[in-house]
Amino acid sequence: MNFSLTEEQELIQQAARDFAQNDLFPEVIERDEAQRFPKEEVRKMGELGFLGMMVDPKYGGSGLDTLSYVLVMEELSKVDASSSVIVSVNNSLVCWGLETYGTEEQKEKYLTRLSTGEIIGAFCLSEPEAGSDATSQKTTAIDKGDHYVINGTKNWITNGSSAEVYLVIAQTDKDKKHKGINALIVEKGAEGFEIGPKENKLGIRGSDTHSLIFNDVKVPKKNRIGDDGFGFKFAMKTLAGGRIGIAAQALGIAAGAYELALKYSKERKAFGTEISNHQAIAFKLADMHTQIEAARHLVYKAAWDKDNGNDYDLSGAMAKLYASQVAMETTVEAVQIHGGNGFVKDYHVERLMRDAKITQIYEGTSEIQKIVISRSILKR
Ligand code: COS
Repeated sequence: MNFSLTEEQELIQQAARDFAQNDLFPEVIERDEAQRFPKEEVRKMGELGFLGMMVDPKYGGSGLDTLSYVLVMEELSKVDASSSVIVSVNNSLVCWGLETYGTEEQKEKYLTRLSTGEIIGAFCLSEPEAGSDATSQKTTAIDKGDHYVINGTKNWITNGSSAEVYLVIAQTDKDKKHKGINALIVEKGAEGFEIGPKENKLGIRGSDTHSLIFNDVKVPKKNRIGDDGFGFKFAMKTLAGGRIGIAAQALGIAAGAYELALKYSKERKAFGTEISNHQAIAFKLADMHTQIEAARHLVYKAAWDKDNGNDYDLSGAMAKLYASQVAMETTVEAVQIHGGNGFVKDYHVERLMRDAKITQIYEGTSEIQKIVISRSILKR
C-alpha cells in the first residue's frame, strides 16, 4: 500500500489550488448571486488541461489518471462547486463516454474539441418522470433507416445552454425496455432542438441547468454511441465513473468549509479567548477532520480502483454516498462555528452548505447509491 501522491500528482494538485484561489475565488460570490456561468474561467480551465484530464493526448487530452482528476475536482470544489461540476460533467460523463465507446470518427469530430475545452458537452438522461428510475425513458429516438428522430424532454441538464454537444439517451424500442435504449450525439442548433428556461437553483448557481426539448430532431445513425440498444448500459457505465467525480466534488466542498471554519475559530474570540480553545468548537473540528479524512480515503480508493482496472461500481457508490453526507454535515457545522457570520454571504460557508446538497442528489441520489451498494454486497 502506498498512500503518497506522485510528484506529478502533487504538481497538478498545486496547479488546481492556485487556479482556484487566483481565478475562481475573486468573483465566486457574484457569480452565485447573479447565476452567472463562469465562461472565462472555463476557457482557462481548458488551457490548463482540466476539461479532458483522462483523455489520450492523441485526442487533445491530458492523458492523466483518475486520481489526478479527483485531486483537481477536490481543489476546485473547495472554492467553487459551480465551476467544478462543469469539469466533472465534461470529463466523466462526456469525454470518458465518447473515448471509451465512441467510433474513431466521433472521437475525431467531437472528443478532440471537448477535451481541450474548445467546446463543452452535456449528458442528457434525466426526464420529468425519469430521474432515479432511469429505465423509464419517455424520450423516443425512432429508427428511420439512416437516421433517428428524437422527441421528448430532458430535465436538469448541467451545461444545458453552454454545451455544443449533447449525449442524449432515448428509447428506440419500447418493447425491449432498457435493451431498446440508445445514446445519440446531438449538436446544438439541430432543427427542432430547443433549450428550455434556466433553473433557479438552491446551490451551484453559477452552473447553467436547463430542460431540453426535442421536436422531431433528426440525428444521423453515425451519431449513435455503441451498438443498437447499448444506450442504457452506456449511461450506467458512464455514471459509475461520474460518481467518483461527484464524490470528489463533495469531498472538496467539505474540506473547503472545514478550512474556513478552522481559520475562523482561531481568529474569533468569545469569553476572553479564541473560540477554538472552547471544547464545544474543538470537538466539532475534530469530527469534521476525521470524517473528511475517511471520505478522502473512500474517494481516492475508488479512483485507484478505476485506474487499476478493478470494478468501481461499488467503491464509487460508497465514495459518493459517504462524501456527500460528510459534505452536508460538515458545511452545516462550518456555518454553526461561524455563528451569525456564517449566515452572511461574505463568509462563503453558507454557499458551500447550499452547494453541498446537490451532491446527495445528482448522478444518483444517496438512496440510489444504497441500491447499488446493497445489490453489490448481496449479489442480486
Ligand atoms: N454497469 C453496467 N451495466 C449496468 C450497471 C452498471 N453500473 N448498472 C445496471 N446495469 C445494467 C444491468 O446489468 C441491466 O442490464 P441487463 O438486463 O443486460 O443485465 C440493466 O442495466 C438494468 O439494470 P437493473 O435491472 O438493475 O435496472 P433498475 O431499473 O433496477 O435500475 C439503478 C438500476 C437503480 C441502479 C439505475 O436505474 C440507476 O442508476 N438509477 C439512477 C440514475 C441516475 O443516476 N440518475 C441521475 C441522472 S444523471 S444527473
